[in-house]
Amino acid sequence: MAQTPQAKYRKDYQSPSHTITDVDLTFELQETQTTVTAISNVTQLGDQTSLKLDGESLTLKTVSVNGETWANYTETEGGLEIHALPNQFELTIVTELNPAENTALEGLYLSDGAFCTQCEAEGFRRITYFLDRPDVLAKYTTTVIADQEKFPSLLSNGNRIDQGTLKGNKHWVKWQDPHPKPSYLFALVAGDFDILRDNYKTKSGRDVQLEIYVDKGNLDRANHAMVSLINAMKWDEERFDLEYDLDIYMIVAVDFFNMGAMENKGLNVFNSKFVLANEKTATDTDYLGIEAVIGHEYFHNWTGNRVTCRDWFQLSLKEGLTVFRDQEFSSDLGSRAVNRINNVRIIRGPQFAEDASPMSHPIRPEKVIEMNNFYTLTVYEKGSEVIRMIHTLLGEEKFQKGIKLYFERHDGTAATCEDFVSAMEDASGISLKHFRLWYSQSGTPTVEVSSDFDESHSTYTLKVKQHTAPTADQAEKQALHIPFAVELYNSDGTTIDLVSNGQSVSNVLSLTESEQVFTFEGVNEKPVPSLFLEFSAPVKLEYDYDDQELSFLMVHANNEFSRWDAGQMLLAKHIKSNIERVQQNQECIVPESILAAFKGVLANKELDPALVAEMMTLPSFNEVSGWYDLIDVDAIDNVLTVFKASLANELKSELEQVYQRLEQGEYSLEHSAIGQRALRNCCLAYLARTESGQQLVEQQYQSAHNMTDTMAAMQAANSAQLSCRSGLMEDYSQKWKHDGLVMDKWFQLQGSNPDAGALKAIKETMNHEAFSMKNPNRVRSLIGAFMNTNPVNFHAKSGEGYQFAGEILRELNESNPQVASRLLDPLLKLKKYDSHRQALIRNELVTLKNMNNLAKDLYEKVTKALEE
Ligand code: B3K
Ligand code: ZN
Repeated sequence: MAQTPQAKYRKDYQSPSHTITDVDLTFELQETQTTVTAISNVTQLGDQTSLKLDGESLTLKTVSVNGETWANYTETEGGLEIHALPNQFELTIVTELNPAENTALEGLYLSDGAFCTQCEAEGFRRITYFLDRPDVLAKYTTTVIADQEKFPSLLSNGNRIDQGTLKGNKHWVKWQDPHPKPSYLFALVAGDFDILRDNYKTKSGRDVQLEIYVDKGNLDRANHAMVSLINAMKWDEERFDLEYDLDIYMIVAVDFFNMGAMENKGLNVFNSKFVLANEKTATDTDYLGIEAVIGHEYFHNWTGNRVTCRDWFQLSLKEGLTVFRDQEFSSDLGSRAVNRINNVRIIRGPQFAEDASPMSHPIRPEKVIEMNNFYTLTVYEKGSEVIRMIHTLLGEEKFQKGIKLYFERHDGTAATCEDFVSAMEDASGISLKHFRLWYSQSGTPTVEVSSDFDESHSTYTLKVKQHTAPTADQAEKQALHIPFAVELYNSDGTTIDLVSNGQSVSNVLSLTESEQVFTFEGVNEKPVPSLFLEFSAPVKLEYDYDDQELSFLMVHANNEFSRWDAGQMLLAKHIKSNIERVQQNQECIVPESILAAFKGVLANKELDPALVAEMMTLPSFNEVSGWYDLIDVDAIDNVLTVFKASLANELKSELEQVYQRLEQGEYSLEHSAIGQRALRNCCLAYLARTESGQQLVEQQYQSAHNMTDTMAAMQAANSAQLSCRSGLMEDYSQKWKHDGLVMDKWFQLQGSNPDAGALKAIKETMNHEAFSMKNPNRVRSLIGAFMNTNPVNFHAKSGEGYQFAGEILRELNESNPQVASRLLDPLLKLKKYDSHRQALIRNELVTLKNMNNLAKDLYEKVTKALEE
């Protein structure tokens, strides 16, 4: 590596030396040589007369100040330093870029021939030299010039204010964004698209044009995105009293994109995965994902764009809050319980794992080398849990008052997490003094609960201890303020009102100390407690339930989430004990209590099928891994496989009945229809492991008239390793080989193929005509699936899985470090494997570390993993 990358610390924040109030940008677009002219109005804020601008991979052409050529500047490693400047001036900088060579997909690049940009977090500095930091807010005017035939659509932020043609078949469009914004929200797109148009009238009467730009020929896949956008606009008005603030809202779908989507002001750029869908090409999960991401980016218009972040350490200010908002949107539109279950699965699985890894960090990180490495599950998902806890502590009404005050105070500015918490506190009158620790403390708390029923005094006591284990980034931990929502059940299924010291108390208890005791009066029989209702805090619960209590809660808990959670605890208990058995060379046995409980769930026609599907779904390999300090790959895999097969064979007739009963005609996106398909396909996944499985799976594949059912059949064949698998895979590939996005589902199945020879097949798959190492979606589908969802092959003792990952990472280090860095994550957890595997992984990490052009994205993670 040329120079050791330097870390930045949150505590070192300094306000900018200058600010830029207005920017006028002109882009002369050409694939290999684009010229950018940036004219900025700059004002000095302190006493520094030198201006340090950020810049990367740029060719500088000219610098002028107030119209005069300015020679007094130095080009530095990370930018440009201009000296001896007046207090206030107009700065003109001309740079040149090569979008065609930009495979990192940051800054201005080409996606399938269309120009597009990605500037968050620090990509604008690859477009021009600038104060590329979120606390410099400017008004942008952007002129885009390009060939008229190749690029009929020329887009940027704000409103289209002028346009014209030029000689040489060129045309131009001028855009003006009236809202001051940080550079990371800048966007430009130029291409030849089909456009889906609609409009929306806001509640105060503003007419908004809605436009979705998709690749030619994809118009029939854009409807759901449009419906989702309109739903999001309406929902934000109703639930948060927030309206859209421009006359046009554009979404562009591109195939080459590093993440899901980007909330650029008025011009969202989306990974086509989160826009394009019709019933033939997309599954129900895809549809729901589109709704969530369209909502998420739209909601950023207020939480992120109108109020942005002072510095990148505050990222959770916009991301945690916006994830909370998109989760609420999906829950209000669909099933709250199913949404909550899926969000909790992410926290308990990959987020807990991240918090236990060398990359552990608080939701507001303290130290960063490469900002792109901190768009994490911790900042996003745990960040959202922190907002949700505030919501739980305040209640909806006070929470909304807090939101209102937050916008009154900070609209149009760059704020901090502290600003948000203060607004919540001031508006509600509820102290969050202790609660703030969630922003600075990393790691997952464990809450250990024990109970005692005193019959003679009719009291019931919960003793609670909380403890957070040290993490890689932080040795000392303190007790947190944890909202602990509980319910106590009588044997007839009714709940007991909580009374303490003669007073009725809220069912949300506040844990604030490392040990606390709560005693409730008037309890006449030993109750069954339901703890951390709706997962009221992102913690690990330890309570010694017996099977009967859990089976009771699965049936009697008021809340659907609690029922599911009880089922998960019952499974966890027996998965753990069987892992121990297997480790002692004993047989894995699924106990009667589980079979009976799940039989009951399947037979219960009162339950929402979507919930039954969730209840029937075992924790994933990765979630189970998270329960252990040392992961026994084979034992976990073995136990999960036996559980699936035993449930399938023991519940065969119930599964078949449900499968037959839920057969559907027309495809509909009604939530009830989605739930029925989910349950039916869950049954299919089990039935695939029975004698009649093969026939059923083939039949479903042949008769399926939507992608959800097609994929369910293929998934079932893949994970149960049916002999029909290869035939189905071949058929699908023949049908879809021209369409990368649809092929991603196929690549995922190749990547997660549990067959012992899978790695060889995966390597061959890389030659498939639809595969490209340059496309992040393809890489994540095939190689990401291999590294994250194919434990037995990836962790093969031979080390070939790790070697393959190493080769891929070395290649991506050069072409696309952001994608490489994401892909690297499973290797960071080397400490969780036996010494043999650890040594093999370490080898790959050391090879990476020794590369002389290692990107800082990878450098940051690899060094942390090797230091630990
Ligand atoms: N804000 C973007 C993510 C940018 C990631 C930069 N590496 C999308 C989102 O969270 O809405
Ligand atoms: Zn976001």
